[in-house]
Amino acid sequence: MQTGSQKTGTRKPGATKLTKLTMRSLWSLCALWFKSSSLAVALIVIAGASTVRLRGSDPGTGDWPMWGGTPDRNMVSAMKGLPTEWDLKTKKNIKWMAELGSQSYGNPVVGGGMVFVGTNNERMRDPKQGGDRGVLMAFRESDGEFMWQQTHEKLASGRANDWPYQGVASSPLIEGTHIYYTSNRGVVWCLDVNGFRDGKNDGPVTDEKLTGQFDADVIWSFDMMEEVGSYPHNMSNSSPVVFGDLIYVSTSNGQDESHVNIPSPKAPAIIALNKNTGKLVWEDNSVEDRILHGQWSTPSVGKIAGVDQVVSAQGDGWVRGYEALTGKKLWEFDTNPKDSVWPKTRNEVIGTPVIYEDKVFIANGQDPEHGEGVGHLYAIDATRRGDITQSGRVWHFDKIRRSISTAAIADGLLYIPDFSGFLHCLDVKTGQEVWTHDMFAAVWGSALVVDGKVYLGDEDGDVTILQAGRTKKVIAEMNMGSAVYATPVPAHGALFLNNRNQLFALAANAGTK
Ligand SMILES: [Ca+2]
Ligand SMILES: [Ca+2]
Repeated sequence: MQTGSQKTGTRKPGATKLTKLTMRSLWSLCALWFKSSSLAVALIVIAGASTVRLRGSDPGTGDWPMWGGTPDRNMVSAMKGLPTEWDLKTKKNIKWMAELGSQSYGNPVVGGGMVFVGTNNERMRDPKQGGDRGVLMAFRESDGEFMWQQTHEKLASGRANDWPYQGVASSPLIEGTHIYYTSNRGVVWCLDVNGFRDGKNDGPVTDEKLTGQFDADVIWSFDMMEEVGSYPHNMSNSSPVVFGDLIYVSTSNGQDESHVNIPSPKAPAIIALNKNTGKLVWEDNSVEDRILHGQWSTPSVGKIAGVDQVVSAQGDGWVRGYEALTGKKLWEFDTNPKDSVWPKTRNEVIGTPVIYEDKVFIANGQDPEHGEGVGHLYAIDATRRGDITQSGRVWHFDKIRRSISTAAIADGLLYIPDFSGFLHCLDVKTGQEVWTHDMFAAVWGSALVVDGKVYLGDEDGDVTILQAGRTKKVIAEMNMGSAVYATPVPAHGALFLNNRNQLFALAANAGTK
């Protein structure tokens, strides 16, 4: 275990070797809870005599079926017994490891006995599908065996829409036997979790060219570039979220490579698709031609003061709330000071909104390629209507740096890292800072709060585990061998985490002692 002071940071603006952004899930990534207070009570009871009442966002099934675990995206789990130490060399607490491509910006999700993660094609598993591609890989949860994959050739338009070697950056959504995600080509896919291994080609799509046991069984697909005219800037990354029969995806519509033109100002920022048919149900383009850069935030869903809302952070730096079923816009909030100037002080939003107790928590920031800078974190009263930039501002925290991370909220505290490498712990009611921890490296992912601990990875490949609560205490730090852009997720007593090129299942009492 190394201490933070021994690490060398990579936090100089523009100094990152990272190719391009992403927002993985990181974008992705986050939390939710508040589905039903009775469930919360049950989870607290299950938590038993613990002195820390951890209200988990996960529904208690043991799966982690989407970015954030639940539609409110609050990255908090009531799970117990996860490992707090592991060692890649001795294999201590390493249940299994699977090889991914060379860059993996998708965050793992777990459901149906499978683990799914987005990556690129540098770990080619089928010579018939060679070259640079985005890849969704499926592994068996119990032992990490590779089950099947879907690959996507890069768009002919190149880096303008589909940056080389970035792969699939969406974190999938698993519901029952279906999995939903966005490919590097801006296509929303619905696949059969079990592929062709169930002996059936499930429809409506049944004309797949590849139908072997390692190939994907397509249910439907929706091409956002063809169907709604989106022009994704550099990459498509949205992680779908579900409400009833609808799934919601942001389009990544943005500028072209000139960083001046918006080729498709009439394309929506967010769309709702019928999850059974893939048909477009509603779309919204409140952003119009005011996109600062791209649109890489991913939407959240929650019941706010009795109204089911989908909340979406968009390319003009505003966050918007919609009636989930109809797409009727309910409110909008500007995350930038009026006197800010893009790209120096005005930011886009890449992190995911977290919905918690009728409020929305969101930080702004910029594409990692833009380096460090000032950021803003807000608590927004989402029961208000109209332009709520003033009326809905519960609190504003301006000591955060640019952030592409998503908040985790538990026991009255909010945890969120920034791209400069600081993990902030705030009082969720007041927005007052409780403590800050310096990771000494850029942070792309988000914090997971589970079993009284906070887990966070960084660009140096370190995963730091801190004690949750008002007193800062570092419990452990482990290095994963390459940059960790993802967020650890819990499922069935194991922790799933990918670095740039490998997927790990970590579990107490696994591997060599
Ligand atoms: Ca099938
Ligand atoms: Ca099929």
